[in-house]
Amino acid sequence: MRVDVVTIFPDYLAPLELSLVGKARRAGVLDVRVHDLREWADDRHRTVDDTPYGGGAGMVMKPDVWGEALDDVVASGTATPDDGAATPDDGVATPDDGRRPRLVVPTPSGRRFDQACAHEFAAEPWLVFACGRYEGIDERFVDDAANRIPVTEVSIGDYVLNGGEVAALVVVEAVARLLPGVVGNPDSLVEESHGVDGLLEYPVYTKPPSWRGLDVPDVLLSGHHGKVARWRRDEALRRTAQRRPDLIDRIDPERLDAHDRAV
Ligand code: 6GU
Repeated sequence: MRVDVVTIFPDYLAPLELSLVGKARRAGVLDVRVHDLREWADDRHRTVDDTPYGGGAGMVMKPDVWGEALDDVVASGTATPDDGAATPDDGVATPDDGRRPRLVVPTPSGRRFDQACAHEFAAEPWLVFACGRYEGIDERFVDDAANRIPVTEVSIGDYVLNGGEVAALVVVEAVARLLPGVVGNPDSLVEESHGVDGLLEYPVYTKPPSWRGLDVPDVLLSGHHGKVARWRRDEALRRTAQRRPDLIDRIDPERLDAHDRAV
């Protein structure tokens, strides 16, 4: 998968070098390119924002600068090896050549980003993130982009961040770990919170069996796989009902057995 991030703070995306996402990049599963939006500004001061029409506080990011940036990023992956156009960057054809990306715009007014959305994004060959700052990007940028490519505006939760960069980090990490070969053991993608059952994860324990007067639940030491599985499901259900009743309402009734309903 290819990921482009356009931002006025490229350094904010430095964590993409680290950990699992960094490993995916080095393994060649993920091709991440971070761009400084100001490279597309056309004045001496490299201006990317202006005052809002209609008045009000703050500044709005200019559609022309964003439009040029997106055009160039899209074009960098659209060249094919034999069409006579310059091949992007290193001149090496990449799997996304000839394809068009999905534009992802992080914004508190977007669709809520969740695990289902992460799976949808993970099925795309190429994502371009447009990270806005200030009061947002002129609406015409997204309207214009949507005439050519699919666009999703996403919010990572009901709170306000200063810009889309941290949200882009969140989305890239959630998506990258779903790519084949990134997470070592694919089983760990199934049993975790927001996995197939839509439940929060059960509590986990390791050695020692007793610590500061707190004991590991006996059933986990019993070696009885059936009882362990039942206990874990009960704990997941209890925890979800307590902390996230909204998730309980969304469980498919077909997936609940009589014992579940008693919990
Ligand atoms: Cl995606 N962007 C900003 N600026 N704030 C947010 C957000 C995104 N999601 C929640 N708050």
